Amino acid sequence: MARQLSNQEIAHLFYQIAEYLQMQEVAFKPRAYERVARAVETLEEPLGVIYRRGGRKALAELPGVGASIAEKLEELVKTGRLRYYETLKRETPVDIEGLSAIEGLGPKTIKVLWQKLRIRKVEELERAARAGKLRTLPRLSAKIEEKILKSVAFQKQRGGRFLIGEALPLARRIEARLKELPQVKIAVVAGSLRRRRETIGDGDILVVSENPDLVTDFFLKMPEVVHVYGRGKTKTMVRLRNGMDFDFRIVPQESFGAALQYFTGNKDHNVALRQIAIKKGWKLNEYGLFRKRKAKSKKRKEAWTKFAGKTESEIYEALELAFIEPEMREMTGEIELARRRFGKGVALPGLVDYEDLLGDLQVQSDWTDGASSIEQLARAAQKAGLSYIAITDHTKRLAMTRGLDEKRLRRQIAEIDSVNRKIGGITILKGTECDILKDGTLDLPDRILVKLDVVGVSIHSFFTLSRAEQTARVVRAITNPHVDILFHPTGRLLGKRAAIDIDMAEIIRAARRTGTILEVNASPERLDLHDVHIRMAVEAGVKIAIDSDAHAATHFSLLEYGVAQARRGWAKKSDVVNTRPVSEMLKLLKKSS
Ligand code: DGT
Ligand code: CA
Ligand code: CA
Ligand code: ZN
Repeated sequence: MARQLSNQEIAHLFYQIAEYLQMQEVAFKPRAYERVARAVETLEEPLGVIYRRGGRKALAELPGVGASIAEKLEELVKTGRLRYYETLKRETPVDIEGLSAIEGLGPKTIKVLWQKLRIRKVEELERAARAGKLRTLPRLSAKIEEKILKSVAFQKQRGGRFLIGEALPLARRIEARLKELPQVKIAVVAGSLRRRRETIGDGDILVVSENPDLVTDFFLKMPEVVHVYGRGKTKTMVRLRNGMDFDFRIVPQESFGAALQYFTGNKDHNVALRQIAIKKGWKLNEYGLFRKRKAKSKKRKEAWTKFAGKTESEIYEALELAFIEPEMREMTGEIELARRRFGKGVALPGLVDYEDLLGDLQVQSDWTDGASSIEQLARAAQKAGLSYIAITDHTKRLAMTRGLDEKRLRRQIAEIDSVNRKIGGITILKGTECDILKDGTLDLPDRILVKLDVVGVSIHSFFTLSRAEQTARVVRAITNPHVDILFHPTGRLLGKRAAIDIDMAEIIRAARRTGTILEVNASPERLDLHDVHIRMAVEAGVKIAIDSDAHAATHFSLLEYGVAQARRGWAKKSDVVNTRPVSEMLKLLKKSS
């Protein structure tokens, strides 16, 4: 039987096809493949399951999928291969994913690099750029050569970490599979995954089982495992097919809490806990919390007894600390706050919860570069438990997305009215992701902005302005009385593009002064605002909005990463505007106040 590809792998393949087609300068088709890739990567079920249940027809019902793509998906699910892709790959055998992850390198340039210099992969690109061989080629210049070297260096410094959007679903699949084994009592994700860091070095999974050998065998036989670094009685380390390493530990039931605490980290947080234990004359490790026992016989002086370790909370409790949520365990002041028993200090904030969001204020439809219609988005959002969404398509300056001008936006407003009449149970708000121009003015005139419920603004150009210019530009934009939210405030793309140089303290002051909301964009490659900035904003009393930035009806599941990021920034439910019902949320926007 063919190996079952994961949704992630199928999406990767489709992204590559889109790049190949762009290389060949085919019109429209690349976008179609990209849209499908976007939709597939966030499906809740494996494509294979959907296919087995509903056949090719079920595939054709996915967002953006037409007859010809449904056929290709079917081939992939049935055979684990796609001849169409293999042909494209044969014609231009380059590492298209690796190369196109370099900022400044588009498919057409990659084609030139292949044709003129036979460059297949990033290392060859770097060598050629170092030797100054790129600048003379068509589509390239000394400036682009320099930009390429910068981006290569940026990627190296990232050091092979994985986005949480890829790592967490993978870890959860493994966790779920382990839980199905009757021999497994507990299987749980630990490490940076449990703390929901933006990027993950390696995965850590803890298992409680009475039959460690059998569970280890099962783990090693998983289809994703491509290399085994070591197998021990309690610890096994492997590499998976996507290049990610996983540590897998089997721990005794009675030490589970101590092990979970220890392997969740982070390291500095653990060291601090251990020091608290030592001060009390105790010992804390991954097996439990121990205190010295009065030696009964003179021979056995050093006798330790365990008095906590079955659960995590009993460890925090014994150390006279309030329970600290994993997302806060980064040694940035959480321990001081948790010393509740001493009655000093403030209590830990009650963090916004994963169930708290009622709406989503940044959603792109097929009017621009999204894969789904407004109606599909609304129905999917409703299914995801939301009671309102704002449609916020791009504006005209982003020509490649077919950004809306005033005229098309007016038509979209009418369309939203009609969809709202058609479907109940969810409110579709009218919005925009209006481009901030170089000087801080906006891509649409005020007379159309006043017609909208939610005005978001964001930067998609001139990323390299000086700090002073960039800050003034954004301050000017959010000072516009119609602007409600600053979308993805720093513009970074994780592992690909650095944040713009901006004075965030100044932006936060301006947001507070003007009543502007700052976005926590949940898209795993953005996660923007960053956690430190969320904390600054929240402390300053600035409200945040957690948005999916959905580009397909399947993307509302991404909101989870935004909530995680907000929790890492210590945000409470009351700090997040879209935890409120729509009428209350609207009152927090500028024009109603
Ligand atoms: P990563 O994998 O780089 O994204 O980050 P983590 O936090 O998952 O780090 P990892 O996988 O090296 O270790 C998992 C946890 O194990 C870590 O968060 C804390 C704990 N740990 C690892 N090494 C040490 C250590 O030397 N001392 C203490 N106290 N804890 C450690
Ligand atoms: Ca780890
Ligand atoms: Ca590890
Ligand atoms: Zn977009």
